[in-house]
Amino acid sequence: MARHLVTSALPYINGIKHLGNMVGSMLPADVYARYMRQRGHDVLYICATDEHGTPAELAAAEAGLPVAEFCAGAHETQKKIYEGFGLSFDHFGRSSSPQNAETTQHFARQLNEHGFIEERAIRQVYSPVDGRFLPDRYVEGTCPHCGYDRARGDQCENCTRVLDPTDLIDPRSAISGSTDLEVRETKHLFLLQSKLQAEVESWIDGNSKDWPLLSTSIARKWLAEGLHDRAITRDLEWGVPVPADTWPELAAEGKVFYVWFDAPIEYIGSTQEWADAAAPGETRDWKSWWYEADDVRYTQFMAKDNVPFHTVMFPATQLGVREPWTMVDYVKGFSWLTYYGGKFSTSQKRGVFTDAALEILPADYWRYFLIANAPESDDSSFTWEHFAGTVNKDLADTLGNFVNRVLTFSAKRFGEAVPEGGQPGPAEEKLGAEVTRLLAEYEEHLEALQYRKAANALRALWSAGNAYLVEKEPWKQVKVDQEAAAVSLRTAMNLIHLYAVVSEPFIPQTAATLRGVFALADDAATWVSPDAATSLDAVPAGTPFTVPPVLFAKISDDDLDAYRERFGGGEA
Ligand code: B3M
Ligand code: ZN
Repeated sequence: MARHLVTSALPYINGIKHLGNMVGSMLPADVYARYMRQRGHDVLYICATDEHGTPAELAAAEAGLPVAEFCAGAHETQKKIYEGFGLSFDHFGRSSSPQNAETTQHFARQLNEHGFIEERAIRQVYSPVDGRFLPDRYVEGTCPHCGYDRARGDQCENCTRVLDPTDLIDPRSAISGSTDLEVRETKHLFLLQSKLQAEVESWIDGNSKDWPLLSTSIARKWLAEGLHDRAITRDLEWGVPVPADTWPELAAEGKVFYVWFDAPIEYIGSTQEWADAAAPGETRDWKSWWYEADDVRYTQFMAKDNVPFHTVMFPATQLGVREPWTMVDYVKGFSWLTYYGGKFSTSQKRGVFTDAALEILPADYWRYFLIANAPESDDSSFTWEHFAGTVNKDLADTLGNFVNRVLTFSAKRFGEAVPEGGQPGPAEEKLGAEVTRLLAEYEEHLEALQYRKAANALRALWSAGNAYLVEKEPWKQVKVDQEAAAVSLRTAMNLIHLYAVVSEPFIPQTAATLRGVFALADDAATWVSPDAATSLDAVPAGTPFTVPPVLFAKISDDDLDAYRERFGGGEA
Protein backbone atom coordinates (compact mmCIF):
# COMPACT_ATOMS: atom_id res chain seq x y z
CA MET A 1 0.00 0.00 0.00
CA ALA A 2 1.22 3.45 -0.85
CA ARG A 3 2.35 5.94 1.75
CA HIS A 4 1.06 9.46 1.25
CA LEU A 5 3.25 12.53 1.46
CA VAL A 6 1.26 15.77 1.59
CA THR A 7 2.64 19.31 1.55
CA SER A 8 1.09 22.77 1.54
CA ALA A 9 2.90 25.69 -0.06
CA LEU A 10 4.96 27.27 2.68
CA PRO A 11 3.40 30.44 4.08
CA TYR A 12 5.81 33.32 3.87
CA ILE A 13 7.06 34.62 7.21
CA ASN A 14 6.44 38.34 6.86
CA GLY A 15 2.84 38.58 8.03
CA ILE A 16 -0.38 36.92 9.12
CA LYS A 17 -2.07 35.11 6.21
CA HIS A 18 -5.62 35.82 5.10
CA LEU A 19 -8.46 33.42 4.38
CA GLY A 20 -7.48 33.26 0.72
CA ASN A 21 -4.06 31.89 1.64
CA MET A 22 -5.71 29.42 4.01
CA VAL A 23 -8.09 27.96 1.42
CA GLY A 24 -5.47 28.01 -1.34
CA SER A 25 -2.98 25.69 0.30
CA MET A 26 -3.13 24.64 3.95
CA LEU A 27 -6.79 23.90 4.57
CA PRO A 28 -7.46 21.59 1.60
CA ALA A 29 -4.22 19.76 2.33
CA ASP A 30 -5.38 19.25 5.90
CA VAL A 31 -8.76 17.92 4.80
CA TYR A 32 -7.01 15.47 2.49
CA ALA A 33 -4.45 14.42 5.10
CA ARG A 34 -7.17 13.84 7.67
CA TYR A 35 -9.30 11.89 5.23
CA MET A 36 -6.43 9.66 4.13
CA ARG A 37 -5.43 8.98 7.74
CA GLN A 38 -9.04 8.07 8.56
CA ARG A 39 -8.97 5.62 5.68
CA GLY A 40 -6.03 3.91 7.33
CA HIS A 41 -3.25 5.21 5.09
CA ASP A 42 0.21 6.11 6.29
CA VAL A 43 0.24 9.91 5.83
CA LEU A 44 2.97 12.47 6.41
CA TYR A 45 1.72 16.04 6.22
CA ILE A 46 4.49 18.61 6.14
CA CYS A 47 4.55 22.39 6.07
CA ALA A 48 6.84 25.19 7.30
CA THR A 49 7.31 28.92 7.26
CA ASP A 50 9.22 30.24 4.25
CA GLU A 51 11.63 32.58 5.97
CA HIS A 52 14.38 33.80 3.68
CA GLY A 53 14.58 36.72 1.31
CA THR A 54 14.14 40.44 1.29
CA PRO A 55 10.54 40.67 2.55
CA ALA A 56 11.64 38.98 5.79
CA GLU A 57 14.56 41.40 6.10
CA LEU A 58 12.30 44.37 5.49
CA ALA A 59 9.59 43.18 7.88
CA ALA A 60 12.25 42.66 10.56
CA ALA A 61 13.64 46.15 9.95
CA GLU A 62 10.15 47.56 10.25
CA ALA A 63 9.63 45.70 13.53
CA GLY A 64 13.03 46.96 14.75
CA LEU A 65 14.28 43.39 15.32
CA PRO A 66 17.22 41.33 14.11
CA VAL A 67 15.88 39.18 11.31
CA ALA A 68 16.49 35.86 13.09
CA GLU A 69 14.58 37.07 16.13
CA PHE A 70 11.78 38.48 14.01
CA CYS A 71 11.39 35.17 12.15
CA ALA A 72 11.40 33.10 15.34
CA GLY A 73 8.55 35.18 16.74
CA ALA A 74 6.59 35.30 13.49
CA HIS A 75 6.93 31.52 13.11
CA GLU A 76 5.41 30.94 16.56
CA THR A 77 2.59 33.37 15.79
CA GLN A 78 1.67 31.56 12.58
CA LYS A 79 2.05 28.16 14.18
CA LYS A 80 -0.47 29.01 16.93
CA ILE A 81 -3.00 30.26 14.40
CA TYR A 82 -2.73 27.06 12.37
CA GLU A 83 -3.21 24.98 15.51
CA GLY A 84 -6.31 27.08 16.10
CA PHE A 85 -7.56 26.13 12.64
CA GLY A 86 -7.07 22.48 13.50
CA LEU A 87 -4.37 21.93 10.87
CA SER A 88 -2.95 18.49 11.55
CA PHE A 89 0.63 18.95 10.36
CA ASP A 90 2.99 16.16 11.28
CA HIS A 91 5.56 18.92 11.33
CA PHE A 92 5.45 22.66 10.82
CA GLY A 93 9.07 23.58 10.27
CA ARG A 94 11.21 26.56 9.32
CA SER A 95 13.11 27.08 6.09
CA SER A 96 15.83 28.79 8.13
CA SER A 97 16.63 25.47 9.83
CA PRO A 98 20.13 23.97 9.67
CA GLN A 99 18.58 20.89 8.05
CA ASN A 100 17.33 22.93 5.14
CA ALA A 101 20.64 24.76 4.76
CA GLU A 102 22.46 21.45 4.54
CA THR A 103 20.12 19.91 1.98
CA THR A 104 20.00 23.10 -0.09
CA GLN A 105 23.79 23.19 -0.24
CA HIS A 106 23.82 19.52 -1.16
CA PHE A 107 21.42 20.17 -4.04
CA ALA A 108 23.58 23.05 -5.28
CA ARG A 109 26.75 20.96 -5.18
CA GLN A 110 25.06 18.12 -7.06
CA LEU A 111 23.69 20.46 -9.70
CA ASN A 112 27.15 21.92 -10.09
CA GLU A 113 28.75 18.49 -10.37
CA HIS A 114 26.40 17.61 -13.21
CA GLY A 115 27.00 20.81 -15.12
CA PHE A 116 23.78 22.64 -14.31
CA ILE A 117 25.30 25.56 -12.42
CA GLU A 118 27.49 28.25 -13.87
CA GLU A 119 29.07 31.33 -12.32
CA ARG A 120 28.22 34.43 -14.29
CA ALA A 121 28.99 38.09 -13.87
CA ILE A 122 25.78 40.03 -14.08
CA ARG A 123 24.79 43.58 -14.03
CA GLN A 124 22.45 44.16 -11.16
CA VAL A 125 20.31 47.03 -10.08
CA TYR A 126 21.98 49.06 -7.33
CA SER A 127 20.18 51.84 -5.51
CA PRO A 128 22.53 54.49 -4.08
CA VAL A 129 19.65 56.01 -2.09
CA ASP A 130 18.97 52.66 -0.40
CA GLY A 131 22.67 51.78 -0.23
CA ARG A 132 22.15 48.25 -1.57
CA PHE A 133 21.61 45.99 -4.52
CA LEU A 134 17.92 45.66 -5.12
CA PRO A 135 16.62 42.11 -5.30
CA ASP A 136 14.28 41.43 -8.18
CA ARG A 137 11.06 41.92 -6.34
CA TYR A 138 12.20 45.26 -4.97
CA VAL A 139 12.44 46.78 -8.36
CA GLU A 140 8.98 47.81 -9.53
CA GLY A 141 7.81 49.17 -12.84
CA THR A 142 5.58 48.60 -15.81
CA CYS A 143 5.20 45.04 -17.18
CA PRO A 144 6.48 44.86 -20.77
CA HIS A 145 3.88 42.17 -21.58
CA CYS A 146 0.62 43.53 -20.18
CA GLY A 147 1.35 47.12 -19.17
CA TYR A 148 0.51 46.61 -15.47
CA ASP A 149 2.27 49.49 -13.75
CA ARG A 150 3.09 47.83 -10.44
CA ALA A 151 4.83 44.73 -11.76
CA ARG A 152 7.67 43.39 -9.62
CA GLY A 153 11.07 42.54 -11.00
CA ASP A 154 10.57 38.80 -10.47
CA GLN A 155 7.03 38.27 -11.66
CA CYS A 156 4.09 40.29 -12.90
CA GLU A 157 1.20 39.76 -10.53
CA ASN A 158 -1.25 40.71 -13.22
CA CYS A 159 -0.28 38.38 -16.09
CA THR A 160 1.84 35.96 -13.93
CA ARG A 161 4.77 36.16 -16.40
CA VAL A 162 8.20 35.73 -14.90
CA LEU A 163 10.33 38.83 -15.33
CA ASP A 164 13.81 40.11 -14.91
CA PRO A 165 14.12 43.51 -13.23
CA THR A 166 15.78 44.90 -16.32
CA ASP A 167 12.69 43.98 -18.38
CA LEU A 168 10.63 46.56 -16.49
CA ILE A 169 9.69 49.84 -18.09
CA ASP A 170 10.30 52.90 -15.86
CA PRO A 171 11.90 50.94 -13.01
CA ARG A 172 11.99 52.29 -9.44
CA SER A 173 13.05 51.06 -6.01
CA ALA A 174 10.17 49.47 -4.13
CA ILE A 175 11.89 50.36 -0.88
CA SER A 176 12.42 54.10 -1.31
CA GLY A 177 10.64 54.77 -4.59
CA SER A 178 13.90 56.17 -5.93
CA THR A 179 14.26 56.16 -9.70
CA ASP A 180 17.96 56.92 -9.37
CA LEU A 181 19.04 53.36 -10.03
CA GLU A 182 22.39 52.18 -11.35
CA VAL A 183 23.49 48.89 -12.74
CA ARG A 184 26.64 47.37 -11.21
CA GLU A 185 28.50 44.19 -12.03
CA THR A 186 28.59 41.29 -9.57
CA LYS A 187 28.99 37.50 -9.77
CA HIS A 188 26.15 35.05 -9.18
CA LEU A 189 25.34 31.38 -9.60
CA PHE A 190 23.02 30.50 -12.45
CA LEU A 191 20.91 27.41 -12.68
CA LEU A 192 21.03 26.27 -16.31
CA GLN A 193 17.37 25.46 -16.59
CA SER A 194 17.49 25.71 -20.37
CA LYS A 195 19.53 22.50 -20.42
CA LEU A 196 16.75 20.78 -18.47
CA GLN A 197 13.82 21.90 -20.60
CA ALA A 198 13.42 18.63 -22.49
CA GLU A 199 13.63 16.54 -19.34
CA VAL A 200 11.05 18.64 -17.54
CA GLU A 201 8.79 18.44 -20.58
CA SER A 202 8.91 14.69 -20.72
CA TRP A 203 8.44 14.47 -16.97
CA ILE A 204 5.32 16.63 -17.28
CA ASP A 205 4.11 14.50 -20.22
CA GLY A 206 4.44 11.35 -18.18
CA ASN A 207 3.14 12.56 -14.83
CA SER A 208 0.48 15.22 -15.20
CA LYS A 209 -2.29 13.26 -16.93
CA ASP A 210 -4.72 13.38 -14.02
CA TRP A 211 -3.77 16.84 -12.70
CA PRO A 212 -6.38 19.59 -12.61
CA LEU A 213 -6.44 21.75 -15.71
CA LEU A 214 -5.38 24.77 -13.66
CA SER A 215 -2.07 23.09 -12.80
CA THR A 216 -1.28 21.62 -16.22
CA SER A 217 -2.22 24.73 -18.17
CA ILE A 218 0.17 26.86 -16.11
CA ALA A 219 2.96 24.31 -16.41
CA ARG A 220 2.46 24.02 -20.18
CA LYS A 221 2.37 27.77 -20.65
CA TRP A 222 5.62 28.15 -18.75
CA LEU A 223 7.28 25.38 -20.76
CA ALA A 224 6.02 26.80 -24.03
CA GLU A 225 7.72 30.07 -23.22
CA GLY A 226 10.94 28.17 -22.66
CA LEU A 227 12.99 27.63 -19.53
CA HIS A 228 15.60 30.31 -19.00
CA ASP A 229 18.76 30.09 -16.96
CA ARG A 230 18.09 31.80 -13.63
CA ALA A 231 20.30 33.41 -11.02
CA ILE A 232 19.87 31.39 -7.83
CA THR A 233 21.96 33.56 -5.50
CA ARG A 234 21.40 36.98 -3.98
CA ASP A 235 23.29 39.67 -2.10
CA LEU A 236 21.45 39.39 1.20
CA GLU A 237 22.30 38.86 4.84
CA TRP A 238 19.58 36.33 5.52
CA GLY A 239 19.53 33.08 3.60
CA VAL A 240 21.28 29.77 3.03
CA PRO A 241 24.95 30.62 2.47
CA VAL A 242 26.63 29.54 -0.76
CA PRO A 243 28.91 26.68 0.37
CA ALA A 244 32.52 27.83 0.71
CA ASP A 245 33.94 24.41 -0.26
CA THR A 246 32.50 24.78 -3.75
CA TRP A 247 32.38 28.53 -4.36
CA PRO A 248 34.95 30.16 -2.00
CA GLU A 249 34.88 33.53 -3.69
CA LEU A 250 31.09 33.94 -3.67
CA ALA A 251 30.88 32.60 -0.13
CA ALA A 252 33.44 35.18 0.99
CA GLU A 253 31.30 37.88 -0.57
CA GLY A 254 28.43 36.66 1.62
CA LYS A 255 26.12 35.51 -1.17
CA VAL A 256 23.13 33.43 -0.19
CA PHE A 257 20.72 31.30 -2.22
CA TYR A 258 17.60 32.86 -3.66
CA VAL A 259 14.57 32.19 -1.48
CA TRP A 260 12.78 30.25 -4.23
CA PHE A 261 15.78 27.94 -4.53
CA ASP A 262 15.73 26.83 -0.89
CA ALA A 263 11.97 27.10 -0.19
CA PRO A 264 10.80 23.92 -1.99
CA ILE A 265 13.81 22.06 -0.61
CA GLU A 266 12.35 22.88 2.82
CA TYR A 267 9.66 20.30 2.15
CA ILE A 268 12.53 17.88 2.61
CA GLY A 269 14.20 20.02 5.29
CA SER A 270 11.03 20.14 7.36
CA THR A 271 10.73 16.35 7.11
CA GLN A 272 14.29 16.13 8.45
CA GLU A 273 13.30 18.49 11.27
CA TRP A 274 10.35 16.18 11.98
CA ALA A 275 12.68 13.18 12.15
CA ASP A 276 15.16 15.01 14.36
CA ALA A 277 12.31 15.85 16.77
CA ALA A 278 11.49 12.16 17.36
CA ALA A 279 10.97 11.14 20.96
CA PRO A 280 13.51 8.73 22.48
CA GLY A 281 12.76 5.25 21.17
CA GLU A 282 10.58 6.51 18.32
CA THR A 283 11.82 5.96 14.78
CA ARG A 284 11.17 8.61 12.17
CA ASP A 285 12.92 7.91 8.91
CA TRP A 286 12.77 11.08 6.79
CA LYS A 287 14.78 9.59 3.99
CA SER A 288 12.37 6.73 3.44
CA TRP A 289 9.83 9.40 2.37
CA TRP A 290 12.12 11.33 0.10
CA TYR A 291 14.85 9.16 -1.34
CA GLU A 292 14.29 6.05 -3.45
CA ALA A 293 10.78 6.13 -2.04
CA ASP A 294 8.93 4.20 -4.74
CA ASP A 295 5.90 3.51 -2.57
CA VAL A 296 5.30 7.19 -1.75
CA ARG A 297 2.54 9.11 -3.47
CA TYR A 298 3.28 12.82 -3.16
CA THR A 299 0.49 15.43 -3.35
CA GLN A 300 1.14 19.17 -3.25
CA PHE A 301 -1.33 22.00 -2.57
CA MET A 302 -0.85 25.60 -3.61
CA ALA A 303 -2.38 28.74 -5.10
CA LYS A 304 -1.94 29.30 -8.82
CA ASP A 305 0.89 31.84 -8.55
CA ASN A 306 3.02 29.12 -6.97
CA VAL A 307 2.24 26.51 -9.63
CA PRO A 308 5.11 27.39 -12.02
CA PHE A 309 7.70 26.94 -9.29
CA HIS A 310 6.31 23.56 -8.28
CA THR A 311 5.56 22.09 -11.69
CA VAL A 312 8.57 23.34 -13.62
CA MET A 313 11.34 25.02 -11.65
CA PHE A 314 11.58 22.68 -8.66
CA PRO A 315 11.20 19.59 -10.85
CA ALA A 316 14.03 20.96 -13.02
CA THR A 317 16.18 21.27 -9.90
CA GLN A 318 15.28 17.77 -8.77
CA LEU A 319 15.97 16.27 -12.18
CA GLY A 320 19.31 18.09 -12.40
CA VAL A 321 20.48 16.77 -9.06
CA ARG A 322 20.69 13.28 -10.61
CA GLU A 323 19.58 11.54 -7.46
CA PRO A 324 16.30 9.69 -6.86
CA TRP A 325 14.42 12.28 -4.78
CA THR A 326 10.64 11.97 -4.49
CA MET A 327 8.94 14.12 -7.12
CA VAL A 328 5.38 15.33 -6.98
CA ASP A 329 2.66 12.97 -8.25
CA TYR A 330 -0.30 15.33 -8.07
CA VAL A 331 -0.40 19.13 -8.01
CA LYS A 332 -3.64 20.60 -6.70
CA GLY A 333 -3.65 24.27 -7.66
CA PHE A 334 -6.24 26.83 -6.59
CA SER A 335 -7.49 30.10 -8.02
CA TRP A 336 -8.06 33.14 -5.82
CA LEU A 337 -10.54 33.69 -3.09
CA THR A 338 -11.52 37.33 -3.46
CA TYR A 339 -13.08 39.64 -0.91
CA TYR A 340 -16.24 41.06 -2.46
CA GLY A 341 -14.66 40.49 -5.86
CA GLY A 342 -11.49 42.41 -4.97
CA LYS A 343 -8.16 41.55 -3.46
CA PHE A 344 -7.58 40.78 0.17
CA SER A 345 -5.08 43.44 1.14
CA THR A 346 -2.80 43.53 4.14
CA SER A 347 -1.77 47.13 3.65
CA GLN A 348 -5.32 48.38 3.15
CA LYS A 349 -6.61 46.15 5.98
CA ARG A 350 -9.20 44.77 3.63
CA GLY A 351 -10.58 41.29 4.15
CA VAL A 352 -10.36 38.68 6.85
CA PHE A 353 -7.05 37.54 8.25
CA THR A 354 -6.61 34.20 9.94
CA ASP A 355 -5.97 35.59 13.43
CA ALA A 356 -9.06 37.82 13.34
CA ALA A 357 -11.19 35.00 11.92
CA LEU A 358 -10.51 32.84 14.97
CA GLU A 359 -11.19 35.77 17.30
CA ILE A 360 -14.76 35.99 16.11
CA LEU A 361 -15.77 32.38 15.41
CA PRO A 362 -14.44 28.85 15.98
CA ALA A 363 -12.36 27.20 13.28
CA ASP A 364 -15.05 24.81 12.02
CA TYR A 365 -17.26 27.65 10.78
CA TRP A 366 -14.37 28.83 8.58
CA ARG A 367 -13.18 25.41 7.56
CA TYR A 368 -16.58 24.35 6.32
CA PHE A 369 -17.36 27.58 4.49
CA LEU A 370 -13.95 27.84 2.86
CA ILE A 371 -13.78 24.25 1.67
CA ALA A 372 -17.38 24.26 0.43
CA ASN A 373 -16.51 27.36 -1.61
CA ALA A 374 -12.94 26.52 -2.54
CA PRO A 375 -11.77 28.41 -5.65
CA GLU A 376 -11.07 25.22 -7.54
CA SER A 377 -11.64 26.05 -11.16
CA ASP A 378 -12.48 29.75 -10.91
CA ASP A 379 -12.00 32.52 -8.42
CA SER A 380 -14.63 32.58 -5.73
CA SER A 381 -15.70 35.55 -3.68
CA PHE A 382 -15.98 35.88 0.07
CA THR A 383 -18.85 38.02 1.26
CA TRP A 384 -20.19 38.21 4.79
CA GLU A 385 -23.70 37.65 3.48
CA HIS A 386 -22.70 34.41 1.74
CA PHE A 387 -20.73 33.29 4.77
CA ALA A 388 -23.60 33.96 7.20
CA GLY A 389 -26.10 32.29 4.87
CA THR A 390 -23.96 29.16 4.60
CA VAL A 391 -23.24 28.93 8.31
CA ASN A 392 -26.86 29.46 9.28
CA LYS A 393 -28.29 27.04 6.76
CA ASP A 394 -25.79 24.20 6.50
CA LEU A 395 -24.12 24.21 9.89
CA ALA A 396 -26.72 25.64 12.27
CA ASP A 397 -29.93 24.35 10.65
CA THR A 398 -29.06 21.24 8.72
CA LEU A 399 -26.43 19.67 10.97
CA GLY A 400 -26.64 21.44 14.34
CA ASN A 401 -30.38 21.54 14.66
CA PHE A 402 -30.77 17.90 13.62
CA VAL A 403 -28.37 16.75 16.30
CA ASN A 404 -29.91 18.82 19.05
CA ARG A 405 -33.48 18.10 18.16
CA VAL A 406 -32.99 14.35 18.09
CA LEU A 407 -30.97 14.12 21.29
CA THR A 408 -33.01 16.60 23.31
CA PHE A 409 -36.31 15.00 22.35
CA SER A 410 -35.11 11.46 22.93
CA ALA A 411 -33.62 12.36 26.31
CA LYS A 412 -36.93 13.88 27.34
CA ARG A 413 -39.10 10.95 26.27
CA PHE A 414 -36.84 7.94 26.72
CA GLY A 415 -34.04 9.11 29.02
CA GLU A 416 -30.35 9.50 28.22
CA ALA A 417 -29.78 6.17 26.49
CA VAL A 418 -30.39 5.16 22.89
CA PRO A 419 -34.03 3.95 22.93
CA GLU A 420 -34.81 0.24 22.66
CA GLY A 421 -37.51 -1.70 20.86
CA GLY A 422 -39.13 -1.87 17.44
CA GLN A 423 -37.80 -3.08 14.12
CA PRO A 424 -36.46 -1.00 11.23
CA GLY A 425 -38.78 -0.97 8.22
CA PRO A 426 -38.93 0.38 4.65
CA ALA A 427 -38.17 3.99 5.70
CA GLU A 428 -34.92 2.87 7.34
CA GLU A 429 -34.09 0.72 4.36
CA LYS A 430 -34.58 3.67 2.04
CA LEU A 431 -32.47 5.89 4.28
CA GLY A 432 -29.71 3.27 4.43
CA ALA A 433 -29.63 3.05 0.64
CA GLU A 434 -29.50 6.83 0.34
CA VAL A 435 -26.69 7.15 2.89
CA THR A 436 -24.75 4.39 1.15
CA ARG A 437 -25.04 6.18 -2.18
CA LEU A 438 -24.05 9.58 -0.74
CA LEU A 439 -21.12 8.19 1.21
CA ALA A 440 -19.77 6.53 -1.92
CA GLU A 441 -20.04 9.87 -3.70
CA TYR A 442 -18.35 11.67 -0.82
CA GLU A 443 -15.45 9.21 -0.87
CA GLU A 444 -15.10 9.45 -4.62
CA HIS A 445 -14.84 13.27 -4.51
CA LEU A 446 -12.43 13.29 -1.61
CA GLU A 447 -10.18 10.78 -3.37
CA ALA A 448 -10.29 12.99 -6.46
CA LEU A 449 -9.63 16.13 -4.39
CA GLN A 450 -12.84 17.72 -5.62
CA TYR A 451 -13.63 19.82 -2.61
CA ARG A 452 -16.82 21.56 -3.63
CA LYS A 453 -18.33 18.29 -4.79
CA ALA A 454 -17.25 16.57 -1.58
CA ALA A 455 -18.89 19.36 0.43
CA ASN A 456 -22.10 18.91 -1.56
CA ALA A 457 -22.13 15.20 -0.76
CA LEU A 458 -21.49 15.85 2.92
CA ARG A 459 -24.27 18.43 3.03
CA ALA A 460 -26.58 15.96 1.31
CA LEU A 461 -25.77 13.39 3.98
CA TRP A 462 -26.75 15.87 6.67
CA SER A 463 -29.93 16.73 4.75
CA ALA A 464 -30.85 13.07 4.46
CA GLY A 465 -31.18 13.00 8.25
CA ASN A 466 -33.53 15.96 8.20
CA ALA A 467 -35.65 14.46 5.45
CA TYR A 468 -35.91 11.22 7.44
CA LEU A 469 -37.07 13.09 10.56
CA VAL A 470 -39.65 15.01 8.59
CA GLU A 471 -40.93 11.73 7.17
CA LYS A 472 -41.06 9.84 10.48
CA GLU A 473 -42.03 12.68 12.84
CA PRO A 474 -41.01 10.86 16.04
CA TRP A 475 -42.61 13.62 18.15
CA LYS A 476 -45.97 12.47 16.70
CA GLN A 477 -45.08 8.76 16.61
CA VAL A 478 -44.33 8.78 20.31
CA LYS A 479 -47.96 9.57 21.11
CA VAL A 480 -49.31 6.54 19.25
CA ASP A 481 -46.48 4.01 18.98
CA GLN A 482 -43.51 4.19 21.36
CA GLU A 483 -41.60 1.45 19.54
CA ALA A 484 -41.94 3.18 16.20
CA ALA A 485 -40.64 6.39 17.76
CA ALA A 486 -37.75 4.43 19.30
CA VAL A 487 -36.76 3.09 15.89
CA SER A 488 -36.79 6.59 14.37
CA LEU A 489 -34.72 8.12 17.15
CA ARG A 490 -32.27 5.23 17.30
CA THR A 491 -31.77 5.47 13.55
CA ALA A 492 -31.29 9.24 13.77
CA MET A 493 -28.72 8.78 16.52
CA ASN A 494 -26.85 6.34 14.35
CA LEU A 495 -26.77 9.02 11.70
CA ILE A 496 -25.30 11.43 14.25
CA HIS A 497 -22.53 8.97 14.95
CA LEU A 498 -21.94 8.49 11.24
CA TYR A 499 -21.76 12.28 10.81
CA ALA A 500 -19.24 12.42 13.64
CA VAL A 501 -16.98 10.01 11.79
CA VAL A 502 -17.25 11.22 8.21
CA SER A 503 -17.43 14.98 8.88
CA GLU A 504 -14.09 15.00 10.65
CA PRO A 505 -11.95 16.08 7.69
CA PHE A 506 -14.09 19.21 7.33
CA ILE A 507 -15.04 20.06 10.91
CA PRO A 508 -12.74 18.16 13.29
CA GLN A 509 -13.67 19.99 16.51
CA THR A 510 -17.40 19.44 16.00
CA ALA A 511 -16.75 15.86 14.97
CA ALA A 512 -14.96 15.27 18.26
CA THR A 513 -17.89 16.77 20.17
CA LEU A 514 -20.28 14.47 18.30
CA ARG A 515 -18.10 11.46 18.98
CA GLY A 516 -18.27 12.32 22.65
CA VAL A 517 -22.06 12.23 22.64
CA PHE A 518 -22.26 8.43 22.83
CA ALA A 519 -20.64 6.44 25.60
CA LEU A 520 -19.79 3.56 23.29
CA ALA A 521 -17.72 0.88 24.94
CA ASP A 522 -15.49 0.40 21.96
CA ASP A 523 -15.66 3.21 19.41
CA ALA A 524 -12.69 2.44 17.21
CA ALA A 525 -14.39 3.35 13.92
CA THR A 526 -12.13 5.61 11.90
CA TRP A 527 -14.37 5.54 8.85
CA VAL A 528 -17.74 4.22 7.76
CA SER A 529 -17.64 2.33 4.51
CA PRO A 530 -20.69 2.86 2.31
CA ASP A 531 -21.73 -0.78 2.69
CA ALA A 532 -21.57 -0.66 6.46
CA ALA A 533 -23.86 2.37 6.40
CA THR A 534 -26.86 0.45 5.01
CA SER A 535 -27.95 -0.90 8.36
CA LEU A 536 -27.23 2.19 10.51
CA ASP A 537 -26.83 0.19 13.69
CA ALA A 538 -23.29 0.90 14.91
CA VAL A 539 -24.68 2.55 18.04
CA PRO A 540 -26.83 -0.11 19.75
CA ALA A 541 -29.94 0.45 21.85
CA GLY A 542 -29.11 1.16 25.47
CA THR A 543 -25.92 3.17 24.72
CA PRO A 544 -25.84 6.11 27.13
CA PHE A 545 -25.57 9.55 25.55
CA THR A 546 -25.35 13.18 26.59
CA VAL A 547 -26.91 16.17 24.85
CA PRO A 548 -24.13 18.52 23.72
CA PRO A 549 -24.45 22.32 23.82
CA VAL A 550 -25.71 23.97 20.61
CA LEU A 551 -23.14 23.06 17.95
CA PHE A 552 -23.30 26.19 15.78
CA ALA A 553 -24.66 29.60 16.77
CA LYS A 554 -26.52 31.44 14.04
CA ILE A 555 -25.00 34.63 12.72
CA SER A 556 -27.50 37.43 13.35
CA ASP A 557 -28.05 40.60 11.36
CA ASP A 558 -26.35 42.52 14.16
CA ASP A 559 -23.32 40.24 13.93
CA LEU A 560 -23.26 40.81 10.19
CA ASP A 561 -23.28 44.57 10.61
CA ALA A 562 -20.47 44.35 13.13
CA TYR A 563 -18.35 42.17 10.83
CA ARG A 564 -18.87 44.41 7.82
CA GLU A 565 -17.96 47.39 9.95
CA ARG A 566 -14.81 45.80 11.33
CA PHE A 567 -13.48 44.15 8.18
CA GLY A 568 -14.76 46.38 5.42
CA GLY A 569 -17.84 45.33 3.52
CA GLY A 570 -18.87 45.36 -0.10
CA GLU A 571 -18.29 49.04 -0.67
CA ALA A 572 -14.82 48.69 -2.22
N1 B3M B 1 6.23 31.22 0.20
C1 B3M B 1 4.26 31.47 -1.17
C2 B3M B 1 4.30 32.93 -1.44
O1 B3M B 1 4.85 33.65 -0.62
C3 B3M B 1 5.63 30.90 -1.07
C4 B3M B 1 5.48 29.42 -1.25
C5 B3M B 1 6.74 28.67 -1.17
S1 B3M B 1 6.40 26.99 -1.39
C6 B3M B 1 7.88 26.23 -1.52
O2 B3M B 1 3.77 33.30 -2.46
ZN1 ZN C 1 2.15 41.58 -16.89
